[in-house]
Amino acid sequence: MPLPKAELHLHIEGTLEPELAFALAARNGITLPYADTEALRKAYLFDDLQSFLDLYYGLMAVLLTEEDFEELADAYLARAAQQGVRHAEIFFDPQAHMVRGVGIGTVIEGLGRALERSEERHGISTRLIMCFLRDQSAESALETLEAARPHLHRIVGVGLDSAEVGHPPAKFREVYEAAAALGLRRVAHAGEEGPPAYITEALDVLGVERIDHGLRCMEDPELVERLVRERTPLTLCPLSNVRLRAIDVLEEHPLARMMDAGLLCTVNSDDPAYFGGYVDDTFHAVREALGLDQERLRELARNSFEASFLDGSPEDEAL
Ligand code: ES4
Ligand code: ZN
Repeated sequence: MPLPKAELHLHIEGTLEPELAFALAARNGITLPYADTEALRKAYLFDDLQSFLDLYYGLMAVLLTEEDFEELADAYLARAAQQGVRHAEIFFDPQAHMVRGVGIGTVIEGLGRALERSEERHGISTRLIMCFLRDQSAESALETLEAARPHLHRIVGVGLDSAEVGHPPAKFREVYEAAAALGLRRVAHAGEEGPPAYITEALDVLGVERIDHGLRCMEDPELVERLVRERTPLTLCPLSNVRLRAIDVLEEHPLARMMDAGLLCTVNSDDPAYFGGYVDDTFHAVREALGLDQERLRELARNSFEASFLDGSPEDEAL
C-alpha cells in the first residue's frame, strides 16, 4: 500500500501520456510529427529545461476542447489515486493554450469538471494553481489574470513556471500584487536552474509561501537557514532534476541532505508522463537511490499535507 500523500508540484499538461496524446490527436484531426507512441517516447531525452519545454509545449497542440482537458485531468487523478495521492494541487499553463486560440474558459472549466468529481471518483481532494509563463512578458501575465477573473472560484492560487534563467521573479511583482489583492495564494518555481538569489527574490518580492523546486538553495547556507527558520516548504521533484540534467544521477540528489538540514521538503512528480514516474514511483526511486528509511518516507508524506493549502479544518482532517 502506498503511503497516503499530497502532491503539490504537478503540471497537468505534463501528465499527457503518449497514448492519450495520439487518441486526442485522432479525435481532433491533428497530425503529430511522430509515427507512433514509441517514436514519441524516444524523443523524451532532454539536455535541460528548455529542450523539455519545446516538446511539452508542442504536444499540447492536441488539447483543444473542454472534454480534452477533462479527460487529461481525470486520467491523472485515476493514476494518482493508485499512487496513494489523497490531495493534489495542480498547476496549469493557460498562456500555452491561449496562444493556440484555446480560451482560458475552455481550459479552466474542462479541468474543473474533472476536479469537481475527483473526491467522489478517486478519493482525492484538489486545488488548481494557475501558472504564468516567466519567459512571456509581465503584461501577458496581467492579461491572463484578468482573463481568468470569471473563473477565479475554481483557482486557489498563482504560480510561475517555464524557462527560469534570465527571467527573475521581480519581473512579475505587479501581477503577484494583483493576485494577492484578489485573495489568491502564491507560489513560484525558483532555484531549479536559476540561482539561489531567485529563491530569495520570490520570497521577498512576490511574497510566495512555497518554493517549487528550490534545489539550488543548497549553494547558499544563509538562505537554507532562513528557509528552515521560516519553515518554507520546498516542492522537490527528484526524477525531473535527473531528466532535465540539473543533477547527473539520482544518487547525487541532495534530498537527504536537505532533510538533514531541517528543510521542509516534499517529493513530487512535476511532469510524470515525461520524467519516468508518478509520485509513489518517485518515493520508491529516492528510497532506493538515497537509502531513505521508512521513517524518512513517512516524514515526506507528512510534510506534503503540512505544506498543502488544506486549511486543517475538520473536513480536511478527515483525509
Ligand atoms: C516545468 Cl520542470 C518545469 N520547470 C519549469 N516549468 C515547467 N513547466 C512544466 N514543467
Ligand atoms: Zn514544475
